[in-house]
Amino acid sequence: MALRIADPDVSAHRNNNLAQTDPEVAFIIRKEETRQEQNLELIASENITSKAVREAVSSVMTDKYAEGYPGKRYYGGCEHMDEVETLAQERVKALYGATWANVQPHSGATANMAVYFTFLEPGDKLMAMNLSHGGHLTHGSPVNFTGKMYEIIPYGVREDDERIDYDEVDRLAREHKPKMIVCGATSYPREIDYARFRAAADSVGAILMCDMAHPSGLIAAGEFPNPVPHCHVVTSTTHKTLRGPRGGMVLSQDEELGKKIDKTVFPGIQGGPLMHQIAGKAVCFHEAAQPAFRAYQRRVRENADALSAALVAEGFRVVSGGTDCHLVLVDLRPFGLTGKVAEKVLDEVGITTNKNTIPFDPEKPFIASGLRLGTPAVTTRGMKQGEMSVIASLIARALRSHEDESALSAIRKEVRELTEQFPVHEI
Ligand code: DSN
Repeated sequence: MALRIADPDVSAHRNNNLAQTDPEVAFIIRKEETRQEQNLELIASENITSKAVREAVSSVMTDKYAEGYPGKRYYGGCEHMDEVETLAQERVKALYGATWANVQPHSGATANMAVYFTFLEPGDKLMAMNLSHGGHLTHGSPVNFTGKMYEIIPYGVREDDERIDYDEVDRLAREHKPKMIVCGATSYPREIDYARFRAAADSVGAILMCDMAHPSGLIAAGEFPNPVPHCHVVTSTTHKTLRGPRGGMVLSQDEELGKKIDKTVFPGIQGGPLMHQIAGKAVCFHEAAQPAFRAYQRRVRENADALSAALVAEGFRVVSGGTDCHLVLVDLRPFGLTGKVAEKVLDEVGITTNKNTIPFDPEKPFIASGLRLGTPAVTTRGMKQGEMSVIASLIARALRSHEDESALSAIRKEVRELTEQFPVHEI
């Protein structure tokens, strides 16, 4: 691989415990630090946590078993676990206007599983967004437990404007009478009309769940509509736009529903909560309540808007004509490339993205006609609209010269020069 990142220097870390105890793992982590420093991270679901969050997740909180909930544990010595979990619950409720929160799910997938297992029986009808139109694996993929356990009723976007077809949502709800409707997506760049979904759910007595994992940081900052007042239950991860540690959570304004979900999370599907991650979530919720976080999320959105406009100027087609959030879905067909090829070429020049299907994609998901790009991580590094134009130009040049090794080397150098101006480890 001609364009590989040079091996990092671990000598700066030789005094830390990890480097002394296990130099092999220390070296791998150092290489990952270097990759993050030198590359442009445009994966829409990734971000860069603060040192405060990372200190919490690497703390002694990882040592403790705390099965149960604050005040009702199955182990002694949980007084500080109770304190930190209660703090996380109170902070996240205040952030989103919820009256109940469960911060124990290990991931977004288990948060969704907890809600499904609470309200659905195998064979029940679950209506959710078509995966190739932006829905998530846990919204009914045939290879996921949801697709195997439930009868999935997929809804999608209109072909002409690539926005959710709410008339179809109403029609499918009336026709199939699902027990649950899921709104929220992983690669849908537009606002979601939660009130319209709630009306469809109410018309057939369905539970409405929103999976807000992608825009949850924007929502906390008031930069994207909040689903909590409209939905029976809302799930999220904590590590995407929200910029916290890897993990999940569930929120509601209905405490009775919440109590049922608590029982599904523990003892239903999880054992001991990851208390170090919960400590990190508490820190993340504190950070998300600060004015600086609101300013950050505004820049995330402005940057996505600028990136989208600059990509269009470079000749790309952007799905739905733009974005309302942190992500841009690019149709590569005008460039005659698949997502699979584009992702690989961009990886070679140090631009990290993921291939993604676009609505009505003629390609299979592993090939895909699109690329999903997001601005959370580059915005955390301090990049602004000017840098988004530079990034769009680097992407376009790399894809146009994807068979020209020397052109790609030159672009790799430019990516390195750009990233050097925005150090990750100053954060
Ligand atoms: N895999 C995540 C994403 O990239 O959107 C969703 O879980």
